[in-house]
Amino acid sequence: AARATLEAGHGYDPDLTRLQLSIDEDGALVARATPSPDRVISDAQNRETLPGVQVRTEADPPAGDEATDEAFDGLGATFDFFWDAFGRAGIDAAGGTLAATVHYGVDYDNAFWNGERMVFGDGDGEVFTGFTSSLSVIAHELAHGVTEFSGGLVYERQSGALNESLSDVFGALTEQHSLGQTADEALWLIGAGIFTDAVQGKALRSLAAPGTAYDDDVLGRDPQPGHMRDYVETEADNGGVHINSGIPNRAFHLTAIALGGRAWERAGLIWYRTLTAGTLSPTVDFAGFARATLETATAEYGEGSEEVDAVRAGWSGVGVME
Ligand code: ASN
Ligand code: ZN
Repeated sequence: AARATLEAGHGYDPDLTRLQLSIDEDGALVARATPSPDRVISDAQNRETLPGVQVRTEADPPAGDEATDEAFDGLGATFDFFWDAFGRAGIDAAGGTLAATVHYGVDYDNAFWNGERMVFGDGDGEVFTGFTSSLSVIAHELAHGVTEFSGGLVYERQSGALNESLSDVFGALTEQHSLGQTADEALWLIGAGIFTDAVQGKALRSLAAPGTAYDDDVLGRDPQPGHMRDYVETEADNGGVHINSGIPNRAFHLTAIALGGRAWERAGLIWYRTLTAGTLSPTVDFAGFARATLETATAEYGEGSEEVDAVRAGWSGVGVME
């Protein structure tokens, strides 16, 4: 079997390395070493005890259980996205284990990152279907791990809303990457298909149009603002981390649409480099994060570049910058 040697410095297990062969424009054979994920899926068997019973690793064939196999495939697609887009090998950037638990609780209507693993409920079947059915949800949870590994953003108020927003941004980008979509082709939704047919709604959140993802008798209306003038002051939800995230989400969408093409290549790279530069304060607010993205764009693309203009226009479009 072929074994690829990776550039020094990546630090992941060579046994988990794939050699990808492709033909370039000139018809030449190109070999590329690509790391593989190390996924471990466990089953909580409808209890709320973690990690649960291990049901699938890289060595195993599909489990035949829908949630298990969806989680396994979704983590694989998310791993491939972070590698292709940013050269990052997984949550710890060193190819470490991606741990997930499925069938958490009974009719559990959520998914979360607990600091160590991603955890997915089955949904109650009335409002929500299973949380592994959406790649953007799986990637959202994995991205919480990336954020934590990058120094973290305190999970309350504006830094918490930025933490949430970064998970939505990378969640949406993972889905776009797996579908080969450009910014203008994409729907920019988180959790499309996660509601049952009984719910009036298309997804959990919309990055393009925060506040429009659902409007339902039981769930109410999507509470997300898309501009600072509508910022929600609340003690609920850690100071509205899943609500006010609509503002930075829309700033990213505006930036990505202005640049066009594949959103992860420029807009996504700027947001990713800003998160992982190691210079963000864990309590950074929207304005501080916005300035940091502008600095990243300037460092990457130069003063007066199209990218710098697009980033500034994105943040000013949501009232965070002049
Ligand atoms: N689905 C939510 C999230 O990942 C769960 C939570 O708020 N803990 O943000
Ligand atoms: Zn989240």
